Amino acid sequence: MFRKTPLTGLALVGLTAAAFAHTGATGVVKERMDAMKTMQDAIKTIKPMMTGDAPYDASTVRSAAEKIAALSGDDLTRHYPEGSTDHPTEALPAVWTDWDRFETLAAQLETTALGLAIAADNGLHGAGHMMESGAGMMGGGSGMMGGNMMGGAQPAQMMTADHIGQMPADGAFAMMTRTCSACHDQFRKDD
Ligand code: HEC
Ligand SMILES: [Cu+2]
Repeated sequence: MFRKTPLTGLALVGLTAAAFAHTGATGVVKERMDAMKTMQDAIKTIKPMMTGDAPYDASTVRSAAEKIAALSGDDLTRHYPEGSTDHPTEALPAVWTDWDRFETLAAQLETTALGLAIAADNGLHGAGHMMESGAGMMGGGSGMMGGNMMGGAQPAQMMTADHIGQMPADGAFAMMTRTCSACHDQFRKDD
């Protein structure tokens, strides 16, 4: 929306500092920053729907979730080759010293995003879908409970996209965005 506005010097002052802090990024660092920004834009599109501030639209939620899923998992991790620490990256060295954890969180983002794409049709928690999804998740000895055998797994890690897909969309959305934060807490420099 800014793009259509002719930018004068004064108008530029109003844009976020972050947009400029990262000019000069090149190669794989620029690519991964752009991918992260695309995911952030997808989140901004659907967040108001999750909080009831915008009318809920399942197909918009689904396509945003699919966009995030496509940029997570292997597509995310391949943008972090060892030694890709060129300025102005905000990736911490921990990415490479704790690669397993980084990969796990990238995979978890893919699982939760795919789950949200399925959950999109369920609508919001308040819309009365909680009982069905609750029963789907708790009932029976199979499914989610089977995840216990993996031992030590966190809830989102032992849930498949299909299980997350039984949640209300806002629950799946929260699970997905918590994965963004979990990775940033550990692997991205604070601004
Ligand atoms: C597996 C870890 C991981 C996950 C999951 C993750 N991020 Fe990131 N994110 C990073 C790292 C590392 C950086 C810093 C990259 C750099 O500066 O080279 C980053 C940077 C960013 C940035 C700043 C981009 C820039 O221009 O510098 C945004 C915005 C962002 N992430 C949004 C998100 C959103 C939204 C999600 C969830 C949908 C998400 N991230 C999930 C690791 C992750
Ligand atoms: Cu950047």
